[in-house]
Amino acid sequence: MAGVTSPLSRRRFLGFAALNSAALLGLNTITTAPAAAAKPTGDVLPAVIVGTGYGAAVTALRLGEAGVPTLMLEMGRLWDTPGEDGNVFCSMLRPDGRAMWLKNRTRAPLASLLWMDVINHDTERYPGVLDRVDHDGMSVYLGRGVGGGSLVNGAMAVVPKRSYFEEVLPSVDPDEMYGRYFPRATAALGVNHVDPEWFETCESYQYARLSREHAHRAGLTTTFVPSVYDFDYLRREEAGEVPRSALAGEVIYGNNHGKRSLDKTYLADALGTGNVTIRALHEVRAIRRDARGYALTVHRRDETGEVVERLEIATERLFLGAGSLGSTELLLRARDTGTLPELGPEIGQGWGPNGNVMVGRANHVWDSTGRTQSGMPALGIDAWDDPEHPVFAEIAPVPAGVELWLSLYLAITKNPERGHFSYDPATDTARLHWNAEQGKTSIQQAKALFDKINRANGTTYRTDLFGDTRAFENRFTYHPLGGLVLGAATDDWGRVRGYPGLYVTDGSLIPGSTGVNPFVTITALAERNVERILAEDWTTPVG
Ligand code: FAE
Repeated sequence: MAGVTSPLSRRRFLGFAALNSAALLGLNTITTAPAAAAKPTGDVLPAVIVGTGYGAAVTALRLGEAGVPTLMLEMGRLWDTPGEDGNVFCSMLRPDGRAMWLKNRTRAPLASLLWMDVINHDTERYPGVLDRVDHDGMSVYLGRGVGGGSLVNGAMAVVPKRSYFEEVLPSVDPDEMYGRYFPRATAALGVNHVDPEWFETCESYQYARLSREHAHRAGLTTTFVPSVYDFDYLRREEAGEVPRSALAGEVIYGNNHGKRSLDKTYLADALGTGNVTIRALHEVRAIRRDARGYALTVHRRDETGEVVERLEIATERLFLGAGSLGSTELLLRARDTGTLPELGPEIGQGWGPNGNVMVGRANHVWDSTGRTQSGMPALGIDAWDDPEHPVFAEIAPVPAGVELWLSLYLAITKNPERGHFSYDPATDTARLHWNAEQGKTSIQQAKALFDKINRANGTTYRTDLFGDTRAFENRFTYHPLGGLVLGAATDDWGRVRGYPGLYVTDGSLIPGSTGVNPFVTITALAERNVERILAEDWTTPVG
């Protein structure tokens, strides 16, 4: 096979082999060194990572490269085994149990069409790939499985504006980030760009070209958005040369082809180092200090989602990569149940939904968006520098397979409001405190932008999409950020204050907002932090 002789691609090849053989054999343990992975309990492991999303995957690769034997614990499934229909994931048009995490019905962000409940479907309860966690006033969408959010997201790989990054994370050296870590992250994630010539003529992005025309008519600027979906694969989908994925209504319940999710990049490379093991369907429930480091209580689920075993795993160093909600909940629970009592009041603070607002516009009958829409966005409206109403709006697809005369957007707005979490002993969960009042600024900003577009084009809002008659939906987010903020709950490199050997490595470090879709920022920040931690915290040589 071409390229497998270079060290990196040989490593990735080994990682793929481990993922494939675990899938084939129906194993939850994924490793290239089965003997080393055989004993998860009893011994004190050098390093454990909770989760397998962006921050976790970066950390695993760099620890693995440094020779540190590392165990990753992921509560979701390994998504590599085809179901009865021959596909690993189900599509948005025909969802089944694979769609959602332990629910009896899908909960898609668009709740209705023409006020009719035709989008969501009853399904069997199963450990599916997308979760929606409901809090008062805010629902949070999350990926569950080996690869975390990378399995379900829209693949938009955007580097934030430097001036805004400096505002959000003032303690981080921007020269280092923009000179070293953002380039490192985008290369390792396999970010690519749409061919502008193909974009102008393809069917897949007719909907985006129409929204661009409408935005330009209002004097607004649009910009191409880089992606981790393989645009060459998309071109071949449209040409009928390969099986369809982005063109077959596959996005939020996973993509069967074309997506460079983390199991194809960072995680495969991490496994290929020979030092990393992943255990899927293992949920970390509790963390306590012990003489040798940290002891974890872990619940193992079977393929139906039932908890079938309770394990204790001990580790010298513990990295939390369970995402904004997951990592924050683990530390809040630990503080408030007294297992890590020295954790401070910063735990659970500084949370935000990245100013997310979804909005739809009704097009004129002569303005067709096309029946074939790429599920992977490639264009955004960039009004972030507007001094009064800063917005970056992704031009979102509605891959329904029929013409709906609908232009959809996910707007990212600049909202300084922050929520916080508290621990609820009755349910043993972290509850988010966020209310409708806090979301108002986001709606005002989005409304200013889309009013302009509607005025310039003689169009109106769609009020049939969100279950009632609202035009702006800001009661859900795809982009939960914060809860364990860098420089507050942790030091400037993600070390949890008061607990040596305990680290945070995911979106919970970022205080509520990035101004663009966040996974590149999470990845680059994790690259920066783990480099420092490896250089300073391992006093004896590792490996
Ligand atoms: P994340 O990727 O959420 O990974 C956390 C992992 O930890 C998950 O696999 C969990 O199952 C696991 N976990 C949680 N708790 C536990 C526990 N107690 N024990 C064991 N495992 C646990 O974390 N971002 C973009 O930049 N571009 C996009 O186009 C985009 N589109 C999106 C579309 C959707 C539908 C969604 C849901 C998100 C989207 N995002 C997008 C957001 C992006 O996926 C998200 O910011 C990152 O995935 C967050 O990365 P983390 O490393 O923080």
